[in-house]
Amino acid sequence: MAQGAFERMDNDMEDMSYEDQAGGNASSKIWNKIGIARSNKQGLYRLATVALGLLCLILLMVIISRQTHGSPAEATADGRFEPQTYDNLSLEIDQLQSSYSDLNRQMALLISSHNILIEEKALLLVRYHNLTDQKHLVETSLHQLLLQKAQLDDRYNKLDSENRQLQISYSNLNSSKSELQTRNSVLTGEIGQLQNRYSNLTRERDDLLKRNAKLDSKMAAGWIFKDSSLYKINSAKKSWHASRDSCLKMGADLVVVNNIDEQKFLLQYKRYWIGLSDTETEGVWTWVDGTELTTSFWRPGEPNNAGDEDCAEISIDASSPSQAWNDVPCSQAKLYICEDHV
Ligand SMILES: [Ca+2]
Ligand SMILES: [Ca+2]
Ligand SMILES: [Ca+2]
Repeated sequence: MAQGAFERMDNDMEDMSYEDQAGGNASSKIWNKIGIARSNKQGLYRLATVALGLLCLILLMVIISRQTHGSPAEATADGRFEPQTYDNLSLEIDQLQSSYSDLNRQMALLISSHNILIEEKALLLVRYHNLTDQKHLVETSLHQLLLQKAQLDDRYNKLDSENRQLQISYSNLNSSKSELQTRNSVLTGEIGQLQNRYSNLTRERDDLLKRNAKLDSKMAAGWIFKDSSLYKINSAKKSWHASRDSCLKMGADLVVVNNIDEQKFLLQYKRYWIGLSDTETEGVWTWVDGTELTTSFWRPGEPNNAGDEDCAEISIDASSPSQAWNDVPCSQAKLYICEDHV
């Protein structure tokens, strides 16, 4: 019975060792547990060996004692055993029974320890398999994480490259923006100048259109255009003041002779009123536009104010542009020349 139990225990331990080897990389904790089991197994072997040795020694002593002192079970001639021999046999039997009982108890302890070890082994195997499954899961997760990391690294490198390109593009765009802002400022200044020039040209155009319209209208009414002035040579005779009123009604005034060239043109219109008088202060001749006389073209001896002469005409006796004017009474009826400007 004891030998069979030892054989089963030994087989179980060998199975455990074989499965552990087939399992490859078992955890260190599992191997530690198995090491404890091996240590317990070796202790039980030693204990059983000592017990068997003691038993053999006792049996050997019994055999030697019988050969030396004769068979204790042999009866005397009258069929009775010697009391001393009987007592020795009883003592030996008791010792053998006691040793046998001890061996049985030790065997029971060994079997109990063996069962405990088997249970612990089963638990360790379950834990080993769980740990193996967890290891596979962790390895799978690690592999997936490594793949994700490789993908993220690749994505990061692409983004980093794109970022550098964007930074270069941004720098170029910033430079272009500065150039465009400078150009925009220059263009804005040029636009302002062009707008001012356009406004001036628009005003000049409108003014020219007005002057052109006025010129067309006056020339259609018989006015003569010369050197930016329009002249109306009137055929009706009127006093100097009536003549001026007539010119004012036409948006003009009596002619003002500004220079010798104008006088040369007007020399052909003799006995016509011009816009010159000294009605306000005798001897102080002023033009109808309010300016004082500075350049004069009087005939010799004129103005003589003979008979309260306060208004000027182009004399019938005008011989040259520089000697053309005469003062006469303003009430006389004469032809008159109106002047307008375009
Ligand atoms: Ca004039
Ligand atoms: Ca006068
Ligand atoms: Ca005179």
